[in-house]
Amino acid sequence: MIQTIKGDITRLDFDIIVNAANQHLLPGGGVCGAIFARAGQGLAEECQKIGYCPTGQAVLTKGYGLPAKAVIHTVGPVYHGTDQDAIDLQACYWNTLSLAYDYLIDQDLDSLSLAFPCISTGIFGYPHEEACSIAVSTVQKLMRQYPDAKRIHVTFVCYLEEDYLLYKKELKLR
Ligand code: AR6
Repeated sequence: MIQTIKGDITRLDFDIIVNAANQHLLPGGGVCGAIFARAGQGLAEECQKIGYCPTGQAVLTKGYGLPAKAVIHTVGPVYHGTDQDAIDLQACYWNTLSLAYDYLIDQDLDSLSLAFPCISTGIFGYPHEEACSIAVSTVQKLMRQYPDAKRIHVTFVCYLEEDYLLYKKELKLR
């Protein structure tokens, strides 16, 4: 299942929400700042222990004060307009799903709810339409390649009306 909703990801009572993080896993601004603010000090401490996450990679922490049980922090690319940007953004979605699947197996779950924000489209400057197309196509590709990944129920959470309209259109097209 893949769906889109409009709203604030920090309020979702999901198994896992995804953070659009920075490499040093510090509480920045944007959705990352909001996630750290609601989660509280425990999240900052666990992230400090992990220390670093390269662009395109992902790490998992607990959810602390968030309604979500866990957080996957993935570092999107800063947009430069090169081919590498798309490769890195695809890697964020792919590696996040792979980590979420490991969590599903570890926790012995039948299914798992996972919420993505629109990674890289805020402070990191990725054009919204291109980012949306990469997000949807990467998730769909992985689910085609690994049918068991359909046990992960993916929600794209859009904070902006502009993104919500793009995701609705993109999901209908495919
Ligand atoms: N819920 C869902 N989406 C949100 C929320 C929210 N509460 N708040 C903002 N967004 P950004 P990036 C959307 O800038 O571009 C941070 O400082 C927002 O509308 O949060 O990947 C990090 O620490 C946008 O569509 O992330 C990094 O340093 C999307 O979240 C850097 O910014 C992503 O925007 C990451 O930049």
